[in-house]
Amino acid sequence: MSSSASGHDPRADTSQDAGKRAAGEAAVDWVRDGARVGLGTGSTVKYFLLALGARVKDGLRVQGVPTSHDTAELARQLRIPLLPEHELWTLDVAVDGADEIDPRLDAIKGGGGALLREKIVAAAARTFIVLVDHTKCVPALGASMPLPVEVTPFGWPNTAKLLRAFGDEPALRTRQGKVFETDGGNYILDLPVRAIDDPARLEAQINLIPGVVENGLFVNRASTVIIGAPGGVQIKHRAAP
Ligand code: A5P
Repeated sequence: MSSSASGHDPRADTSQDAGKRAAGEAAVDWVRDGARVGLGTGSTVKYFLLALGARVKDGLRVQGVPTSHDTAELARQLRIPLLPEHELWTLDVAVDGADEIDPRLDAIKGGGGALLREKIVAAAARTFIVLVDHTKCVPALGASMPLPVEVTPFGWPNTAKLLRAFGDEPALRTRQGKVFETDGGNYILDLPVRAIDDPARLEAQINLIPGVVENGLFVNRASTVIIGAPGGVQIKHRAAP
């Protein structure tokens, strides 16, 4: 049986999984010895973490900042050293997934509910690399999924009412029949927005609503996007402003 260094059997991949794995494994080349690294969340980044863990086992020295409890747990299992949460970090690179990516390399994130920590970590990094499989590339953000908005539990229906100015009825995210809570103890409202014509404006406007903690638009943040497909990866860099 052929398998990768991570013990993963590539023959078990769907086409989407193969794309995620290709992107995740390619991203590890952006991590230099001694780097401080933001560690994203999700099924695509998992492949990056597995590849990074293999390099750490081989002697690469890194320190990571995880964007979720799940990622912290996997990083610990892989013996990737982590920086304390309550420290000022300057990160060389942050690597994360996305739910949608548009031709300008702007993204919607938060399908997994980790968007707040993800945005804090991305903002702390000199280079922010987004990993997606080929199915995540869209002509316009918001057309194929609602925008995740993290809100405080207190008064959330009022926050939802104010969000209606920007889309259809927001849905309170649930998981296994219970209200989904983020790692920070907040709720997620999934706001149907349709195709967004000005993502930068919408990102800023939504964050002005009382009760909104953060939203899943990541505009002008990714410097590089690695798009994985079964046949390999395509790498896109943000054009200079
Ligand atoms: C987590 O909240 C998200 O932002 C993820 O990065 C995003 O949902 C992509 O996840 P997958 O790689 O699992 O598709």
